[in-house]
Amino acid sequence: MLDNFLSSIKADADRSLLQNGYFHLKNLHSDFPYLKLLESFGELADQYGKGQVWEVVSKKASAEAYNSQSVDPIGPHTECFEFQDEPPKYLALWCVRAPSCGGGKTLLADGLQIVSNLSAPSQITLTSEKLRFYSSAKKENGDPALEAIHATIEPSQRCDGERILRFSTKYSDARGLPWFTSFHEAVQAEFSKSHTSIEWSDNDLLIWDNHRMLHGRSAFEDNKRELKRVWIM
Ligand SMILES: O=C(O)CCC(=O)C(=O)O
Ligand SMILES: [Fe+2]
Repeated sequence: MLDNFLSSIKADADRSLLQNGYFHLKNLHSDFPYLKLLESFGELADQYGKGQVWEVVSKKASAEAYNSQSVDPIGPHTECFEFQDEPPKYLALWCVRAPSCGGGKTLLADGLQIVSNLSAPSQITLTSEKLRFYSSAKKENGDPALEAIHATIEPSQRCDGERILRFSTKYSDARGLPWFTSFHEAVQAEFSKSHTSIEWSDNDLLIWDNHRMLHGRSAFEDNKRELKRVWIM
């Protein structure tokens, strides 16, 4: 059960998620019960066999395997596009240490909105043409690298009447096909134009609808930047 304080935050978050696809809460206390609030949105999922809370920090050794753990820019994507199963409904990040270099912003744009502005034939293609999505990540240590075949837009099995967008700037096939190339160009252009930049302060919380929104990140130099991430089913 949530107390009154958390219940009112949850109600604000629900409204903002529906309206804008994300919710950004600033200036929380360092001992804010992040997990208690986030569990009220759904079940927290394990991330790559390493538990429910993932460290988004730059780690030289794993920069290749896990893009989030680098200082590199990350192009627009939805989380877990390469999973066979339904991707998490929500993603949440909270900021343990904000970067002091002016970079390292998390970028968000409404992917399903971008798609809805495409031509009707393009939208049909996105629901019918299957793509191979892949990455170097593994579900658990020792498993093969993840990959799955999906249409870019599929109906959700878990959330009635909802559609799921899957998108990866780097890790999906069919590059040669003209529809795929122009779709990717359109999304990148629109993402660059219309994204919201989240500038982090310590103890900020960000949660977004991963079935709807695209997220990315700008590059950064301050390698003390530290966020925590959860996947909510
Ligand atoms: O570092 C960020 O701002 C987000 C990185 C990312 O794509 C993720 O954690 O899923
Ligand atoms: Fe991501």
